[in-house]
Formats: sequence, structure tokens, C-alpha cells
Amino acid sequence: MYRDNYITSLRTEMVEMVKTYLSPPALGYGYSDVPLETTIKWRPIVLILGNYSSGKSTLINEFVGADIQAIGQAPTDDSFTIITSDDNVSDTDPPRVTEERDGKFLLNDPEYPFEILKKHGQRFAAHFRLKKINSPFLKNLALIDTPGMLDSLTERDRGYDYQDVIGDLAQLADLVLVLFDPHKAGTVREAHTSLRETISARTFEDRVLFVLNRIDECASLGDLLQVYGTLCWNLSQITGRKDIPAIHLTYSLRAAKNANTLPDSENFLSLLENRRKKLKEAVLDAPRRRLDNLAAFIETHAERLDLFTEALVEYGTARRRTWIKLGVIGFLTGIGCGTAAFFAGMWAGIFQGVTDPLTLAASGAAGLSGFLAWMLLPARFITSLIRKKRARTIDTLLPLTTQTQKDAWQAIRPLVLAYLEKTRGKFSLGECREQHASIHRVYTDGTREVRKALNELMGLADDGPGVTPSTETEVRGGLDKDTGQPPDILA
Ligand SMILES: Nc1nc2c(ncn2[C@@H]2O[C@H](COP(=O)(O)OP(=O)(O)O)[C@@H](O)[C@H]2O)c(=O)[nH]1
Ligand SMILES: [Mg+2]
Repeated sequence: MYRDNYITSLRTEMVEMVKTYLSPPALGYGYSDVPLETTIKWRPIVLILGNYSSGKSTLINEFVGADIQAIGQAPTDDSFTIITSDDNVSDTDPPRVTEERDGKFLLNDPEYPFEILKKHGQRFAAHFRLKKINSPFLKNLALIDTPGMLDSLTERDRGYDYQDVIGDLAQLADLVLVLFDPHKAGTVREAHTSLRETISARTFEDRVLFVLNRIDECASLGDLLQVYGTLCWNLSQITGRKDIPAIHLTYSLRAAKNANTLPDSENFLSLLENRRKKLKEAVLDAPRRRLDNLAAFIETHAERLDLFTEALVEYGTARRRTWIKLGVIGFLTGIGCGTAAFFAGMWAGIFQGVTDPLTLAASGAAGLSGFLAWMLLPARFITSLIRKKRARTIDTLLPLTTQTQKDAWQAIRPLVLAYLEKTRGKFSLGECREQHASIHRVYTDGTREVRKALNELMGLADDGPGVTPSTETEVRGGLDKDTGQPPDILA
């Protein structure tokens, strides 16, 4: 409980940090079309993928402790189902579906993070739903059951882009389980392509778990090894790596009993650990994974926005400098024009002397006209040339020393150009400086505090402070002495 509360309040604070400091500039500078917190504000999510009848729904029913999802050998269920808890119904009652909602509701309710899926259209909306279950298993998380992958020919009849949907869901998910069964251990390419495209290589290993399910259906250990070998080969072909990702071997005891695939205790299965429990633990660990993902989210976006605003500050400062120079030239031009008018007037005998009001007015007017003419015509022309040149040499605006900086710059470069194009380089430099300073603080101090809080979490046992601490502060595992809350990372 203690640890759960810590995780929940830390999550809230991190989302708040994004909302307060990163979202406003992200929206203002066209870095993002929706508030950044849209995809992270909801509860931790576990996405369950796999071929049809690889046992996804069976696994989910086991986790939540009730038969809430239809199961069957044929492609039974062709919907994406969000399965989460109903906080209004006691979770001591036997688990059951307490509320169902359709896709239209889910895609439009701002409480949920699924607005980004609207683009997949009506056909997708008709295959998207929410089920609330009063299961304690779902207290801090949501599962997503998916329709199985079919062959690519039938894929086209779906009416929406299955791979794109999977990609978007994977982006929202804190953990992705990819299930295979012995009959179809070879058909993994589609799922893997969408995952590779959306989950960064850096976090892929942490986020995706491969599961070979229904292993009770292998006739012998030899049969299993054959299947395992095929799957490993396919995965390594697709990942392009020589090392093979860990594959969890498992089966549903209940389904196996029903199918009568457990003939005797001599069966090879008795030699293997059924990884059901490990999978369950991994799924229940999703809230902690969410914190890691949030930390990475904050780091990535803070770094990019930091660079974005720094580039704008540099650009704005250079622009201001140019205008000051042009202003000085304009001023001198004005003086030149005024002086010329004075001498011309004197020479022509129109002016009576330096103190003559006509002399003053006419020379002043000539000076002012000279200044304005310069500023409105040549100076404008020059700045538009300079603006074009700066757009071409935008990469030299900032000294990018590290590879992560270079990557971050590549990600935002088109957005910076689009913003400069849209504003024609005219934006408030002062405001931009302020934004940059506050984002920079999040990027440096904020992310450090987040990492510190996460380290403290590692020292916390399930029901209270972990490790035997020696002082009062250590006892609280870094929590506030009075409130028992995590340190305020926004402070
Ligand atoms: N023998 C055996 N059958 C299983 C296992 N898991 C699921 N099944 C059966 O496989 C069929 C498809 O399961 P289902 O959960 O609907 O697969 P889904 O399409 O991936 O959701 C059902 O008839 C299940 O009873 C298992 O571990 N062993
Ligand atoms: Mg299913």
C-alpha cells in the first residue's frame, strides 16, 4: 500500500510537471498539437498482442479472475478492448463487468488518453470499447485486449490500419506482451514492425515481453524445442540482432485441462517452470514501469523544448542585433539627408539661418524621411535576405556537441523552421527567454529530482520503508516526515 501510494503520488506530480512547464510552450511553439500530458495522464497500460487464438483473452481472464472476454479457437473477438477497474464498485465482490462503453465515447472523453486514435475513423471506433471490472488486479492499471493478427490479405478488409493502431497503442503502453502459440510461431513480422517503429530502440527491451503460450499443446519436449527454435530464428531475423530476446514459456492450466493436453505427471511440462506467475508480476509492475517511462518522457521532451527555445532565443537575439545595426545605419542616413537638405536650402537661399523655423522643420523632415525610407525599403529587403539565409543555415544556430543533442535537434528542426516561417521571425524575445529558462530548469533540476525520487522508490518495500535505515529521514525513504508524501519535485 505504502509503495503503491508513493508511486501514485509521484506519477501525479510528474504529470503535473509536464502540464505546468512543458505543455504551454509545446502548444505555443507548435511543438505539439495536443497538450503533452494527453497520452500520459491516465493510468498505466499493458497492451496484449498476438496472433488470433494465441490465448490473449484466456490470459486476461486468468489475471482478472473472471471470464469477461470471449475465448475460442476461431478469430472470436475482433475488437480492441480497454479493460480497467471500476473504482465505484467494491472489489471484494466477485469480479464482473460493471460498465461497458463504446468507442465513440472512449475516443471523445478527455478523461481518457485515446483521442489520438480518432484519426483511425468510424470503422475503428466500431471496434473499440471499454469494460470496467471490479477486480483488485486492475486497481492501478488497464489492460488492452486486441484482435489477433490475421494474414495480410484479410487484414485489408478490416477498414482501418491495424498496424497503425497497434503502433499508437504501443506508444501509450508501459508494457507490451506479444503472445505466440506453437501453431503459428512464424507469423510475427507485422506486429514487430509496428512495435519497432513506435518504441524507441533504447527502451524496447524493457517494454516488450515475448511469450510462447499454449506450450502444453506440444506433443513432446522435442516438439517444443522445434517450435522454440523457429520462433527464436524468426525474432532474430526481424530484430536484426544475434542475441535472442528472452521468451517466456507458458500455458493456461485450466485451458490445458479442458483440452486434455496434460496426460500424466511424466509429461515434459513438469520439467519447465510455467511462467504464468512471472507474467502476472510483470503486469502488476506496470505502475512502476510507468514512472520510468514518464521520467524518459519528461527527459526527452524537456531536452527537445530546451533546444527549441534556445534556438529561438539565439535567432531572436541575432535578429534584434541586425535591426539595431540597420537602425544605426538608418539614423546616420537620416542625419545625412537632414544635413544635405540644410546645405541645399542655404545654398538656394530658401533658409534664413540655423535658427529659422523653416530650416529646422524642413531639415528635420528630410532627415526623418531619409530614416523612414531606409528602414521601410532597403532595410526590409536586407532583413528578408538575412532571414532566408538564416533558414538555410539553421543548423549552425546552436553548437551541438553530443549525439543526443544532435538527435534531439533533428527531431525538432522542421518544427523550428515551421515556427519561424509562420511568425516570419517576429516573436517576443523576452517571453521566449523566460520560457527557455523555465524549461531549462525542468530539464536539469526537474529530471534530476525525478531520478532521485525513483531511486528512493527502489529502496521501498511493498508495505513500508525498505532497507534498515538509521536516521529519521532515511526511515521515511525520502518521504515528507509529516505528510508521508514523496518530495515535491516541482518545488
Ligand atoms: N491447450 C491450451 N489451450 C489454450 C491455452 N490458452 C488458450 N487456449 C485455448 O485457445 C483458444 C483461443 O484462446 P483465446 O484466449 O480466445 O485466444 P485469443 O484469440 O488470443 O484471445 C481457446 O479455445 C482457449 O481455450 C493454453 O495455454 N493451452
Ligand atoms: Mg481474444
